[in-house]
Parts: sequence; structure tokens; C-alpha cells
Amino acid sequence: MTFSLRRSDFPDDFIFGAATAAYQIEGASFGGAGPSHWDTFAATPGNVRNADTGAVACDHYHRYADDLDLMRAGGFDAYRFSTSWARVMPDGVSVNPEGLDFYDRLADAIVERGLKPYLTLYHWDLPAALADLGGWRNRDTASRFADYAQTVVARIGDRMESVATINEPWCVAWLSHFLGIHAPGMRDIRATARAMHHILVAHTRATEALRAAGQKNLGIVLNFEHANPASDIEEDIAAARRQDGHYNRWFIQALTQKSYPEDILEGFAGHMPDGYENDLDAIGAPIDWLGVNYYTRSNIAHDPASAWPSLKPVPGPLPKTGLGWEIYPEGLHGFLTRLARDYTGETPIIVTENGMAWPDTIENGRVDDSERVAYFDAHLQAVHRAIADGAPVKGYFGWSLLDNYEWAEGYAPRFGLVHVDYETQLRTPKASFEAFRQAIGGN
Ligand code: IFM
Repeated sequence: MTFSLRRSDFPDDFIFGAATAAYQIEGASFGGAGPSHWDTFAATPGNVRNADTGAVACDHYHRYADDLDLMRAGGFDAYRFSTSWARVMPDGVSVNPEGLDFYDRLADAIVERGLKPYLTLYHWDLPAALADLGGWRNRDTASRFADYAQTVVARIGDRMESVATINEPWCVAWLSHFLGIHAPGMRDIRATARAMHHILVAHTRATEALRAAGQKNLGIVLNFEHANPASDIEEDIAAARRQDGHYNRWFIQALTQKSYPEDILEGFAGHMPDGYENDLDAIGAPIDWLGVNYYTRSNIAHDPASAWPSLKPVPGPLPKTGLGWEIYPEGLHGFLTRLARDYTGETPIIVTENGMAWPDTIENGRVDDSERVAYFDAHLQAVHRAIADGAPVKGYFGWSLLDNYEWAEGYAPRFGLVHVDYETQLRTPKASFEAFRQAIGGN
């Protein structure tokens, strides 16, 4: 099982990598980490499938060296990882030296293997002490985030190829405060409107602080999901447009055009924080690169029975991943070209996550994940087409290096290029890992 494209089909400086995130792999119970809102969310009945938690996860805290050896064996150029705020600052404010020491060792280990480190500062593990103060509803969290960002970068920034502030603001704000699916599990439009803005203030404050400290190559990672109208009736088309607005347009428009989409502001009327307009100029300061996470599309129907945005996702006809997500590589090509055309121009774009869950089985020590090989193949072709069409795409990271903690879905969905046996912590590279190795020239 191989990909149809190889490294030589992409530009010479194109980066191939794999990505992970701290809470999903490290083991939050190790190394003096404080409680995060994911620990408390997972400890509450009904929030996470099987009541799974990130306490041990893939035990990457102790096994990082072996995991990075796998990255090198796969022939990857770069490793995207995140630091845990709750590990670095257990109470959200004061530093845990053990936590910083861990990331110092990790940074060295990445570089020693010839990998470029792509750091993400916030991949959702908000210290519970800050959640107590209102979390992302509280504007002050943005300033605390800037302090944390400076602390991490002061210690490991010298070895980082690039730094992203926030992973997937839509998940931090909408999925977590409107749909209630992720921590803190709220379903409240006012909380959502505030989180949708404060997360960008956090990005801005951190970027300003890191630029002042001389850190280079700063970006942010947004997730995009193609919003497909469930039918060609006018109401469904308008509903899909609203879905596109809060999901795909809100953050990128603020970051590149210093404004929020009018149609979504109307929905948030009365709930945005006072004076939010005064932040937009700073929010729109240039970034050095944009990270794009892409997985699927949604089919959106008008739902007259529900409050704004009066829409609901309905099942679509395309083949699906193990999580029931439609496989739609055209959407990745669509976003890469649309972003460059409408928003980011020549600013480099990096596909920072792309991958699929599948109920893999291990037989005779092998995982033949041919469905995942086909998924990656189709999406790499979409990236290749986008580059040919002029989009400045500079890299592609598969999600994920390891099977890991898939948030509210617990450990059931497997996204890894490498299978993890959670009883023994044995790692087994899958056929998709081998397909990458062959395509990009690992050992
Ligand atoms: O596992 C997540 C990751 O943490 C953020 N992006 C999407 C992935 C798959 O759901």
C-alpha cells in the first residue's frame, strides 16, 4: 500500500510531518501537572465515552524518546507538538520547574533527531484554576495566556522552528461553549460570543509578547470544515452559509481583515463583550503563517425549530471514517485555494492536521489500515492540486503520530499512524506509517 505521490512531486522545501497534542498523549498525572478543565470535564459522568481520562494516555511523558525515534524512522521533517499550560503552570500562574524541564528535554530530543519542532502553545488543557475564574469567558485569561506563552518560549523558543498560539479556536469557543461537547461543556450563546472573541485576544497578546521577545515564525492553527447545503432549497443554502460563517469565516476574517462577519455578529447581538471593536486592529496584525486543520465536510439543513443559527447537521451520502465523518478531499483543495484567494494571499499555509479515525485491528503484529492510506493519499493529492493552482502551501502534517485520547470520544477512535496498545503501551507502526516512510524517504 503506497501513496500515488512522493516527496519529489512536491516543492523542494515542502515539509512533511506528524502532529500530536500534550493532553492526548503525555499522561496528565505525571510530572507535577495541575488539574486542567479536561480532567474535571472527564471526571463528570456522561461527558466522555467510557469515562476515559488523559491521566496516562500514551505515557509519552516517559516514552517520548522512543516516540521521536519513530518520527525519525518514518523520514518526517518536522514534529508538531503542544505544551500543556496545566503542566507548565499548575495553577495557571506559577511555574512548575518539572514541567518546563520536561519540555526542555523534549525540545532537545526533537532537534537531536534532525526534526524541526513546530510548537503549539494551547491545545486545550486550560488550568482548572483559570476555569474557576471563568476560563475563556474571562478576558483576563488572554493576559494569563500571554504570560504562559512567554514562559514556555523563554525556555525552549531557541530550538523552535515555529510557534502557533492556539489550536482550533472554533473548538475552544463554539464546540465547548455552544454545543457543550468539549470542556467546559457549556451551552450558552453569551459564553460563546465571549470565548469567540477572547481566544483571539489571547492569540494577539501572546503574539505581541513573543514578537517583543524576538521569537520568529509565529502563527495560529484554525480548523475548517466544508459546509455543504443538505439540499438546493434556499433555506438550506442560507443555513450552510451561517455554518460557514461561525466555523470558517469568523476567525480568519478577524485575523486578516480586522472585522467579524456581519451575519454572525447579528446572531451574537447583545452578547459580544463591550468594546470588542477596539481589539480588532491588533487581532488583524500580520501572522507569519497559517495552520489549516481539515478533516471532513458537514451537510447542513435549516432547522426552523431551533434558535439561531437555526441549523442542524444531517447525514450525507459520502463514504465515512470510523467517527462517521464524510471523506471529502475536495474540501481541502477548496479551503487552501479559497484562503489564499480571499484572505491570506502570499502568507504561507501549512496543513497542520489531516487524518481519519478507523477501528483498526492488530493481527500478527500488523495493522493494515488501507482505508487510512487511501484517505491520506487522496488528501495529499488535494494539497498537490492546490499548490499547482497557486496556493502557497508549505507543509503537511498527518494527524496523528500515535493513537491517542480523542477528547469526548475517549480512546475508542484510533487516528494514529502508529497503533498504541493502552494496556502495554506497545507501539506498532501501521501500514499508513509505512506508506509515509516510502513516500518521503525514511529508513
Ligand atoms: O484529535 C483532534 C485534535 O486534538 C484536534 N483536531 C482534530 C483531531 C481529531 O478530532
